[in-house]
Amino acid sequence: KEVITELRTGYHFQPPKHWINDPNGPMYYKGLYHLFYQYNPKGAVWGNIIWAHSVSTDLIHWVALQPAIYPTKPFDVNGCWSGSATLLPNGVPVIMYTGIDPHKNQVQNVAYPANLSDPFLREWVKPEYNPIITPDHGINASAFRDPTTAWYGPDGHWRLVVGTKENMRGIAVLYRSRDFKKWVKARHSLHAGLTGMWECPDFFPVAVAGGSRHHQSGVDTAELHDRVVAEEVKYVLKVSLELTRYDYYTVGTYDHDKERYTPDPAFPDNDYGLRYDYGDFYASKSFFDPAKKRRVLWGWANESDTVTDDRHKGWAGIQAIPRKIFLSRSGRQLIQWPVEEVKSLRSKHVNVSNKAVKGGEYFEVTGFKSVQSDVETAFTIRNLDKAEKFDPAWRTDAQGLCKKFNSHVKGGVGPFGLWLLASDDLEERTAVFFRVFKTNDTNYVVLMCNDPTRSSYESQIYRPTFAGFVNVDIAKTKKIALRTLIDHSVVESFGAGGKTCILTRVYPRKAIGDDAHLFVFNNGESDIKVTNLHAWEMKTPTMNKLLEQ
Ligand code: DQQ
Repeated sequence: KEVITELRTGYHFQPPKHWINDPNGPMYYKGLYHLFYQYNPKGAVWGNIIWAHSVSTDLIHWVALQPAIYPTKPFDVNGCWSGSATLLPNGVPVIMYTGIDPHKNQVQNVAYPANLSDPFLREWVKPEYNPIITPDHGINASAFRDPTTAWYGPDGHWRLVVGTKENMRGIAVLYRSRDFKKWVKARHSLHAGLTGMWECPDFFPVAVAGGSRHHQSGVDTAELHDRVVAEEVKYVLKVSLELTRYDYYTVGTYDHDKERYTPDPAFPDNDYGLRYDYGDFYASKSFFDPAKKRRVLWGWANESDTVTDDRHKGWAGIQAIPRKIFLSRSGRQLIQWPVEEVKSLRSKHVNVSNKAVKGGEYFEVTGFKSVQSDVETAFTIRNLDKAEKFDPAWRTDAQGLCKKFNSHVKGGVGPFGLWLLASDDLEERTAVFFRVFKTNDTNYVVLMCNDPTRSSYESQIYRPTFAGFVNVDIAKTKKIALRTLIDHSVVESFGAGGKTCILTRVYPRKAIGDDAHLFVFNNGESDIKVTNLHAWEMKTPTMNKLLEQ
């Protein structure tokens, strides 16, 4: 079998072939989850962009429909770029997306379902009054895109933001409308930062702990937010930075009257904020799921192999597993966790418990096929005395720190974690691990890292080390958990119950199919213990079979 066919994912979202990028307009309508996404119907590279469309009852099994939005009019003749869906109070869903017009200007258009009684929402109609938002004076017409889901203000006006830039300033331009047709630009923007172009902004409420709703439950963007509600929610502003190709967020307050968003002090203004994911995860978008009262996040993971390989494979790009997203109890960060439905794919199970792993040792987890699996591990650290000294200058550069102290560099406490998609001789392997440093006698810093430098024999492949810090009180708990979803060429990890996430793409040449092995390793001086490791083979769901029309 050709190596390249073995790299296709099993349970991560992707169409049968061709290029995909940003998730668009996710929503729940009449019992079905809808996902639209940026798609090139003609090849495995970016171009000819339209909105492809899939539906699901469980966010796991997908059926592909005919494309929903594609160039048909002058206002989108050169492409149908990213956008969002809003459910109007009368139950009508409306999509707003960026169209590329004959002059290559970026304009915003709406589309409505042709038939509201069709739960598949197969056909979309673009009213003749499009475009409804155009780049007026002062706005850079080639950097003006990706409208958000709209929210409804106490004054009876819809509002949404569109991403743009002014030199180095990334801006979320605010618009308001009474009827979703005539839109007026607000005098000031919702927010801005000196970070370059803001693509795919996402702005949504999250519940705070201690309020009348559980802090893990989602809040509908369109819910009318009076002053009572305002005390029980915070707002999240996420932007995708064109310059770094990562998604960053802050959490703060939103004043409906002043139309101002203010990040909390823990998220300094003009700073980048925190990352959703410290790996390959971009142009993400969330939606409120009324069926399970949660907020779900979709994000795109690009390939990191070569364009030649992509053309040869005939496909490029996947969506990360949809994640439930909510504010942590402390309010200092968001927590992300694979939607519970993922568990329905779990089949053959193996378990390892109470196994000590001495410094320098490793063992293989046998009895199941790990190439398409879900692995949950709880590690206990016996003693933190040997933790290496942390230099405060490293605080701002987890990735650099992980490159310097990669999985081969012996440490005090860690590196310990998993070698996965590993060949039996361990020559090919991807390491996902933790390393604990100490700042002084009582304070510790935990680094979570994904090191793909030995993931493949193939030398052309882009193999950056990815890392983030994990905000846990390790001195108190002496424990840390790791969940990793392995899917042929995807390694999607959730540290400490979803506090730090890292998705990477790897392209092994030997560690494929049944030859992909899983190990637990400890390359630190201190012993650690695998309190519990549960691993499951994952079944392959229906993935975008074309529904007969
Ligand atoms: N992708 C879309 C744009 C967006 C970018 C075009 C982000 O609308 O800004 O395919 O990946």
